[in-house]
Amino acid sequence: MASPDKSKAWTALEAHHRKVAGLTMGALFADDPERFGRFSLSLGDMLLDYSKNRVTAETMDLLIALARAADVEGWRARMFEGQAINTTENRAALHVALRNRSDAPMEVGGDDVMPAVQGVLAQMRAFTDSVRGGNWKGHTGRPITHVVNVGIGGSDLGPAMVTEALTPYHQDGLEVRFVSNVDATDLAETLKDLDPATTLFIVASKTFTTLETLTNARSARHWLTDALGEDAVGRHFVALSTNAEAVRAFGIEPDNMFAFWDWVGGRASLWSAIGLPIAVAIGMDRFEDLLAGAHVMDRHFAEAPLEANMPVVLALLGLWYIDFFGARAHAVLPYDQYLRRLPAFLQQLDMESNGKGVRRDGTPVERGTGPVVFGEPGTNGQHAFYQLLHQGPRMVPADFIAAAETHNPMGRHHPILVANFLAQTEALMKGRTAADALAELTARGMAPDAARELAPHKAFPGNRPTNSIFVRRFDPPTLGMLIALYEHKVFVQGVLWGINSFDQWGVELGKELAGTILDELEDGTQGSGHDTSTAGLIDHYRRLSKEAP
Ligand code: G6Q
Repeated sequence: MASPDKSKAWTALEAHHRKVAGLTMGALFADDPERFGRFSLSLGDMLLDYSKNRVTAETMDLLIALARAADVEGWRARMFEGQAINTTENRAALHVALRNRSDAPMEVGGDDVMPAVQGVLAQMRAFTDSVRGGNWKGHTGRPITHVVNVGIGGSDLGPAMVTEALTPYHQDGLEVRFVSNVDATDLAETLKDLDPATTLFIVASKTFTTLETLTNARSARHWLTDALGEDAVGRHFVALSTNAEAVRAFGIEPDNMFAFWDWVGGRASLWSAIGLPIAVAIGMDRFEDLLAGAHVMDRHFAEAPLEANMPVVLALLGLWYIDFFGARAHAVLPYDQYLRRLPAFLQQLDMESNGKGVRRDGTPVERGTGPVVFGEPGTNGQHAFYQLLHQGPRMVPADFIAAAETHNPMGRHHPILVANFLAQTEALMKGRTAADALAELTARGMAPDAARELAPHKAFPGNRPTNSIFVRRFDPPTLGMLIALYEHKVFVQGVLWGINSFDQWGVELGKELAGTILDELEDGTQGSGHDTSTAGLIDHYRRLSKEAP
């Protein structure tokens, strides 16, 4: 396949970019009263308004032509068909099967995976009903009050983000916590007010070889057995994994293991057994509502024409700014406190999937790929980094996300929150010229010289693109839709850039490197081959840690 940036569609976009780069969104809105309707899409109650982007109808046509030239439709079909689209690991990426709520079979390598998927869902239902109903008794016969998920990366971020996002649906008297960092502080702080007799651990690891997770799981096991003895492990530990042998070797019985499969990528695994902590927190019916919402987005992605396809449109807009305007970052700004961890989750989804410099065929990419993703919930971000969004010299495209209904109605809080969302997107689009700033300062009575000096600092370039995603309320199905929207957006961008979004060799490298140095730190030997910086830091650590009390 030819490099996407060598295609005719790309060349046409380059020429078009030269033509439209100077257009302002303000003028585009003024020229077209139908712009909002023309550049927005909806699915159920979810509205995606992308009219505040630096695009014309022609831009969108050309971007859609690029998607066609890159064979987005073909890759989409191959994904849903369970083909091994993760070529460097020779695996399918069939997370859509985990939330397939239709009766249609879904196959990997000619085998329908749906019976196995349904089987694990049934096992999850029996377990969560039992824990939530107080029938799963700990070793001393008491019901479980706290569940601690031990995992990292894809085995932590998704479940942790969703569990927090759905806090209003939690069961009273049953708390779910997450430990991920190998820094013992994480485990120590999580366990310090817990009673081993009423605590259940979920060890979540696809491979069951991840050093951080196994280190935390072993320490959690000690914490438990020190208090209750070895026999307690069976009632206080369950595992989520693809590696039954390693789970058994850890001391967890096969009955207490929830399986998933190699065609489930870590960062898309919250829909699988890895979602067990979510299901414990909100109940299995609501977990299935989450799956159902994702399935609605999957059908939309599979069936809607490219120009009316939310993930495709978001993907194309992202590429437009990265490759044609030189944007390097992308902000995700949920105006919802419960979605606090959404930016961290999307950071992994996007940066681990598309933070790649080599195309599927092994040749280097010549353009930008995945952006640096960051964000904070509104309005906190406004009082921190929005300065750069408004006045930094580089454009940072942003997604604003909000719900019309709050889970916590209280005075004027919600309208104030939403007003901030709308005001920010409008201000980013409109900006303010130095002349307007000067007029305003003068009107306020400032001396002309002082006003002239201050005016450039109070000017805003504007023309900064934003997408607005508005929903009715963040309930399980809506959250499922939102996450699936971003999963497919990231996949489409990978296709457009010609990269494999489903491997993560950069993460694997970290797993290898730490092991070697750990031996040196612990046994005091000095490995050869270190640069002087690394060797010097190893020495410094050893000296200071010897002096530690
Ligand atoms: C996700 C990545 C990575 C992975 C973790 C944990 O897509 O592969 O974040 O999820 O490294 O791996 P295990 O689940 O195997 O412990």
